[in-house]
Amino acid sequence: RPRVLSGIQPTADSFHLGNYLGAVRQWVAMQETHEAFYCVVDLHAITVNPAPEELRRRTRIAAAQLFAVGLDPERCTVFVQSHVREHTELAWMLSCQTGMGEAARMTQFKDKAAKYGESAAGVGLFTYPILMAADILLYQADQVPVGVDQKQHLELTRDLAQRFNSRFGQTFKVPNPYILKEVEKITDLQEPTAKMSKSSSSPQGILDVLEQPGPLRKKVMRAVTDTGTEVLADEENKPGVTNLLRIQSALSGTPIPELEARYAGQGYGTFKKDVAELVVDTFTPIRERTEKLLADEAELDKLLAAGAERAREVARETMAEVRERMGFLPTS
Ligand code: AQP
Repeated sequence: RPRVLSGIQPTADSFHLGNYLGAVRQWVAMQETHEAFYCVVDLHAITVNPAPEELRRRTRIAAAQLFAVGLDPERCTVFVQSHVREHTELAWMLSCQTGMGEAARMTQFKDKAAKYGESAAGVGLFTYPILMAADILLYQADQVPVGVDQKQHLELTRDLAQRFNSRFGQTFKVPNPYILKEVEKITDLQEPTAKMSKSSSSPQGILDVLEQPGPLRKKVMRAVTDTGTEVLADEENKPGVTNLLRIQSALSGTPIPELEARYAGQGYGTFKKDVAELVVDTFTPIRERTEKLLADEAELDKLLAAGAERAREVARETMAEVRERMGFLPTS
């Protein structure tokens, strides 16, 4: 079975629809076809300096949500990144293989640095993609299901794997991104050309998986569309409508042209109502399962400990080879 690895940051009190459609939903499908490793990347989350209580709470929420969407500990390995020390160890080794200019080209860093101010942005934010490369390469992943915002980081990961292999001998699989075109970038409901994002979207622009039906419906109904009335996919002129069509199509499995035909001549009202109901119907069972899982922290922590145990086995094997190849002396 090919291997798959992906991660999600515990940087909010819930995943949003973009995380769900762009990434996590594919994770669920891939646990059936791949040997799958999925992690809550808490070490990535500290690049924005959360309070300790917040990090603890969000890490558990993220993990509970992963189980709640359907990841099954019998079929895949779900773990917390910081529980497997090899991630930071390999990140250091890879950072010594990365050029400053190469790292400085990463657009996500540039965007975030612009947001926080160049001097306030920490070194961790700068080296974030190298830690991400370590996450992936440790598990010898063949595929990495992500949204399009992570494509550049995946390219860096591939470059680092190839560079390491040619310098020290074949060690790492060179991974491929797995990006589903139709859902690669779910956009902000209020700013339909910008990505829906945990940290940059306004509360009105984002649909959180753990949100109650009332606010979810309200936000979809108030989503920015345009002054026209036609429900048509047109990225350029109707980005808001196009985003909602993509969401409806992904959640219902109905192709966009069929949806366009269904709403012909009806205006936006019925269309938005249907999208809202689909979102509520998808999120409600996930929220209920997440709440149940969070009610028993000891059991949740036990599931994560078992996941870390399995992940560690693979990570240790890769690290032993990396150390050997780079010339580190063996430990006793
Ligand atoms: N809007 C999106 N559309 C499609 N996919 C998306 N992803 C994120 N936003 C969208 C994908 O979700 C996975 C997990 O994301 P992450 O936790 O690593 O954070 P991110 O990519 O940085 O997303 P956010 O929501 O903007 O988080 P913050 O604000 O914390 O940085 C990834 O596979 C991502 O591609």
